[in-house]
Amino acid sequence: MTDKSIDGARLIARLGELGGIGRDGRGQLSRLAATDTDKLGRDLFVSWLHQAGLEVAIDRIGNIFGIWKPVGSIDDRPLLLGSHIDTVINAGQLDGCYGVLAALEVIEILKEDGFQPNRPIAVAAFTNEEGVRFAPDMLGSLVFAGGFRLDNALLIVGADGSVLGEELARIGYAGSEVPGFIEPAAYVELHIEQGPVLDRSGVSIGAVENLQGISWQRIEIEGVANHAGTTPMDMRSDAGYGAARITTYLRDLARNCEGSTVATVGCLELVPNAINVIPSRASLTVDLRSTTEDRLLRHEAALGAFLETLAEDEQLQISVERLARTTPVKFDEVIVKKIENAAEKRGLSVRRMTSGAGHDAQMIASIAPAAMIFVPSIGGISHNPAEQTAEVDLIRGANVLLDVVQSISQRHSTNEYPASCSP
Ligand code: HGY
Ligand code: MN
Ligand code: MN
Repeated sequence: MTDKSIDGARLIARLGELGGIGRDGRGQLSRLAATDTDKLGRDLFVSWLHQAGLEVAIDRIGNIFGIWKPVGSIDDRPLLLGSHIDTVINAGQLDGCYGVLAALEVIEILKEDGFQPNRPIAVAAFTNEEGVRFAPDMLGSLVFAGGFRLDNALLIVGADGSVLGEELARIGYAGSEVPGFIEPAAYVELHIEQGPVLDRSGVSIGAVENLQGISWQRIEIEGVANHAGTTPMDMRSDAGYGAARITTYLRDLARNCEGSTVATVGCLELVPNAINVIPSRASLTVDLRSTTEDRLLRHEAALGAFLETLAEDEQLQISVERLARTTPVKFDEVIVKKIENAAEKRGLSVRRMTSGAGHDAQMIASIAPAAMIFVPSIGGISHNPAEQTAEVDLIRGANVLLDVVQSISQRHSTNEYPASCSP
């Protein structure tokens, strides 16, 4: 095993360079999936893959892969690393990009150091992890893992009315490889925590052992537009009031679950959105997450019952569209243990934890042993331009990834790796 560390300056510089792509006149960063800014970020990442001497492959859902194929591999199933480089609106520059660029850094350092892995090592940048423009989120890794039909995914219509397949073709990332063209032997994703747990506890590394379930829905409410001044309160079918009731209901539901559930109404549109007109329509999204499947199912059922009563009481028509649904995921114990060992060997504090955010790892976990490494987010802030992680923590996380990668892919090791990954 090399006792090398990653080239921290190169990683930090690349994070800054990629983070500079997709900023608008106000300096806000948005690289939504398959947009022109996403293309620019993709082009830069691909240029770095070529510079590193990796084989570049793009699949038909636009997932980008940089593959290192050393001679004498025990088999052609790669150890897969990666994350995503698409962002939310007005984003920070670390979410996803950190995991992708740290993975590339690890491969470059190992190549430079003459390390000979027992199998190919690949880095992936998955399409549309955020799901802000096209739902569901984690779409590229979901299609890659066989959880969503490619032809249906390419026909998904975005929030802006665009069609994913057309957009991928337009930006030049409708690749030729069939999703799943490589079968990962294992998957490790490095990511910022995006929450407060590590920052509050002063721990440097998170060995992520599971990830909560996610339920995304869009709710459409039909009421009756009427005059704000002349319509008595008991004669109103107020879609705006319905949306407000749903928002407060979800908040109360989540707050009564001792931290095991979170609920968010992130998008809300009122029609006609005029100060003196009772809204005739409201469209809102619900993001509901919980650590256990039965609790998530119970919350979804409770919300459904609440909507029925609300519709009757307020003379509203309420319809629900499911946008995304994932069950909680348990990660691979062998890899989680390797993450803990790697952190401890470097003298870093480490703790096991659950991921509150969704990640590509939860999709890849359905086809290969997978786990995640977290580093602290200052103030627990993410999906916000104030998203930040201390450089020392970014480098620590990448070094832990370096050590885990070597541990999994070193030759002639007494690898206790599970059978699925042995030659
Ligand atoms: O929504 C999520 O948890 C992820 O950021 N896509
Ligand atoms: Mn992410
Ligand atoms: Mn995100």
